[in-house]
Amino acid sequence: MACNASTDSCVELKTVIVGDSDVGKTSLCLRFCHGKVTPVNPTIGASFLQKRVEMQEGCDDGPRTTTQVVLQLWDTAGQERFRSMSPMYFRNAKAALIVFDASKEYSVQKLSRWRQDLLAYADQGVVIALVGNKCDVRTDDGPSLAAAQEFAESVGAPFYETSAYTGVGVEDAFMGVAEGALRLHRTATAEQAAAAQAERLRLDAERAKRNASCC
Ligand SMILES: Nc1nc2c(ncn2[C@@H]2O[C@H](COP(=O)(O)OP(=O)(O)OP(=O)(O)O)[C@@H](O)[C@H]2O)c(=O)[nH]1
Ligand SMILES: [Mg+2]
Repeated sequence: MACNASTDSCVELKTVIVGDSDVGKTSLCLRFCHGKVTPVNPTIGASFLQKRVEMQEGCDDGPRTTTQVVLQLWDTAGQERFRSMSPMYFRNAKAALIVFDASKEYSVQKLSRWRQDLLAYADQGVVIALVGNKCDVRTDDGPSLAAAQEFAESVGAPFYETSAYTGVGVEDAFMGVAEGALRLHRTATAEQAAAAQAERLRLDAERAKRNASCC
């Protein structure tokens, strides 16, 4: 399912799904990729899934193009004993979902710790979203999501409520980070092209100067 080398409008985006054990990371990936959830065991290390999606690029009043995006999903293990393996899976990730269980008491400090690890080891400028999963079993007297939402807002991360069981919010969360990451990918590519062009012009000017002074 990797991008075809002859198609220049295909982009691969590495996306990592992180968070404590049992919050539903694997179930979210299964819902997004296969449209259904099956019983799963705790993840060992990480598992890998891919999904090809189409995204529209361009501005509303200008021409729009369709880009094929291959989302390479690394569903990591939440158990503490696998934590030391995180840097290996985070490397070069362009997008990330930090998942927590919205039906139980959660710790903003832990969410912040996942974010710090992503900032340390993922791609510079990784697009991170916060995901409160299991909203199907949230009750009115359950924990408030205000603290998680405030944290997300304070660090400029989008916040999604999801249920891997019902599918609510799942597409929005994965496609939301993918869209953000694609935009950054385009900006970085344009900046690289501009830098390369500036370097070519500088070398041309130097060559012209040398030629002029040697005759
Ligand atoms: N009610 C409800 N249960 C869920 C949901 N998503 C996952 N679960 C259940 O929560 C448990 C843990 O789900 P997993 O997907 O294995 O969680 P995980 O985050 O991948 O766990 P690790 O692999 O150990 O890190 C399983 O019993 C799932 O069926 C959800 O949206 N709603
Ligand atoms: Mg898992």
